[in-house]
Amino acid sequence: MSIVLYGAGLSPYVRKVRLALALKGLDYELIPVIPQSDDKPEEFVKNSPLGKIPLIHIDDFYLADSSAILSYLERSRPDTSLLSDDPKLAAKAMWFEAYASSHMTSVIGGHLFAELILAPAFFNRPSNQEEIELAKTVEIPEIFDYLESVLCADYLLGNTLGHADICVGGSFVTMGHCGVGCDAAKWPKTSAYIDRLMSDPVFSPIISDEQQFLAAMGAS
Ligand SMILES: N[C@@H](CCC(=O)N[C@@H](CS)C(=O)NCC(=O)O)C(=O)O
Repeated sequence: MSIVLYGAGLSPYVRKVRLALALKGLDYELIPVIPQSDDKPEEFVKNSPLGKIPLIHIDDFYLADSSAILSYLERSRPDTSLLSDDPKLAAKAMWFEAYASSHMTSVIGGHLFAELILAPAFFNRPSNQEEIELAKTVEIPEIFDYLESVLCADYLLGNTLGHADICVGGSFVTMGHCGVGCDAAKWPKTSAYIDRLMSDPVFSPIISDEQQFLAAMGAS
């Protein structure tokens, strides 16, 4: 199976696909694509209908959208399943994916990371301090409150790292790039969960790659 992934590592959607590929033990080539750039590979422009990242090319098949890509990987590689056979647990994994890609990405990717790191380093404008403060003092603590109320094992849906964890954990990678942590005294289960994910051998090399990129851009 030849796999090429188009996208930028810092995108939470691209990160989700990289984590799924790594958990499934699938090698791939990452072709850097910044959606806003004028210099995108022709095959990306042709095959990503909305011009968004990620786009994946597997053998003769192009597919856009991280959720569609994870669904394809899951069905084509059921030997390394990231979803439970139990319909309720599989549906809950879909809920955590929706929660991460809508709410967590908006708070941690939009209000925190975009303002703290992207605005000065890439958008050439000052950070919006109000949004950063809102994320740090209200919105992220609310996310911790929610996760603390649902965590009852090592991972979100049991004792195996799966689909839900790569979706939710991806946002915590972004949070780590911003130097924001989770207070173990207030949220012991969530803090231990985040530490467990960030030190996981599937997460660690992806985090290091991203840290090196941010450092090279003078944005860390
Ligand atoms: N639903 C899509 C969202 C992908 C997405 O919004 N990617 C952003 C980068 S984080 C993008 O390509 N934005 C460029 C644009 O909206 O034109 C997915 O899950 O893959």
